[in-house]
Amino acid sequence: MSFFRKFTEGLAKTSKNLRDKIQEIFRPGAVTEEFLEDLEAILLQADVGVRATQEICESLRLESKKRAIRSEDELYEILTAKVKEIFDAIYQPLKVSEVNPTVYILVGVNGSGKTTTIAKIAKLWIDQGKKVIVAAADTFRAAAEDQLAIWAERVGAEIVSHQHGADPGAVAFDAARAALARKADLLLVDTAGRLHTKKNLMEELKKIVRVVAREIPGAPHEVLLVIDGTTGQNGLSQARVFAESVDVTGICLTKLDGSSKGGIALAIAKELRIPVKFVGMGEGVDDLKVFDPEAFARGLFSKGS
Ligand SMILES: Nc1nc2c(ncn2[C@@H]2O[C@H](COP(=O)(O)OP(=O)(O)OP(=O)(O)O)[C@@H](O)[C@H]2O)c(=O)[nH]1
Ligand SMILES: [Mg+2]
Repeated sequence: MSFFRKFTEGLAKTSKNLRDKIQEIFRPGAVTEEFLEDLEAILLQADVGVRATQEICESLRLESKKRAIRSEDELYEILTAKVKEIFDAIYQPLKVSEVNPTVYILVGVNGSGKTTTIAKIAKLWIDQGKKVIVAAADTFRAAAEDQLAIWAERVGAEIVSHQHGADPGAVAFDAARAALARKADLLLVDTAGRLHTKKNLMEELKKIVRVVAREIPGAPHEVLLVIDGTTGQNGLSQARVFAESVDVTGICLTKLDGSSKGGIALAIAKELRIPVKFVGMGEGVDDLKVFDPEAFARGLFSKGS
């Protein structure tokens, strides 16, 4: 499947939602104030957020003064270009260390998709012939190690784990040592889901980051906050609190396939100013893509397949 096609499919619910509504209000040649107001409401409903919505509508207003927008396709072209521009403004490619191992720590609230996303990232690397170790630093939830072990076996990653209830910092320590000793290309650290409001759990997270940083120079190369794309504005407030405790370098936006509100990626870009690095668009192990501004922008307004 082509790269763009995956985004088109993964964002199908959102693009259908947007296109169905826009079709109802669009009249060729007439980007009126009324149209812009309606468009604003449509974008806000798709979780695009106030700032990005205003920026998109303003640029459309300016563009329509320069030329008539004769068809819906022309309108989508303009919207796609603007959305891409918003993503481009804060885009940062995924950080990969020149010296092995590269280390990513995944954090986020319960059920956001951390463990599954770890398996998917591992698969992306392993498919390129790389060696991946996963660390089961979620020692909090009873079946967490087992769940990660099953995924690790399925995708061909090695796993470092301790017993249930062990110190997650100690798991991170062992995993960092193992990654160095076994010359892994990538170390992925799974962490327990936590309410972002629980102070002690946030301290635990800081410790995991510290341990990894001490053992491996330059690590962690990414601290990825996993946000369930269906949780809307709540996802944004989670992100703010996490970012106060740890230096979140990127977002993994999951479950976009189940959401008609994929516009949340724009709210994240505009309001959090943290780049999205991965997007999850399905439960399968291949349903994760490295974020791409153009592919995402096109997917948001594409006709579907
Ligand atoms: N449809 C869909 N489901 C997803 C996606 N990513 C994760 N899920 C599902 O979300 C559920 C929770 O995923 P986990 O990976 O266990 O989430 P977690 O953050 O590790 O959860 P805790 O360890 O309990 O905090 C699972 O049923 C996954 O299959 C996605 O991109 N699309
Ligand atoms: Mg988990």
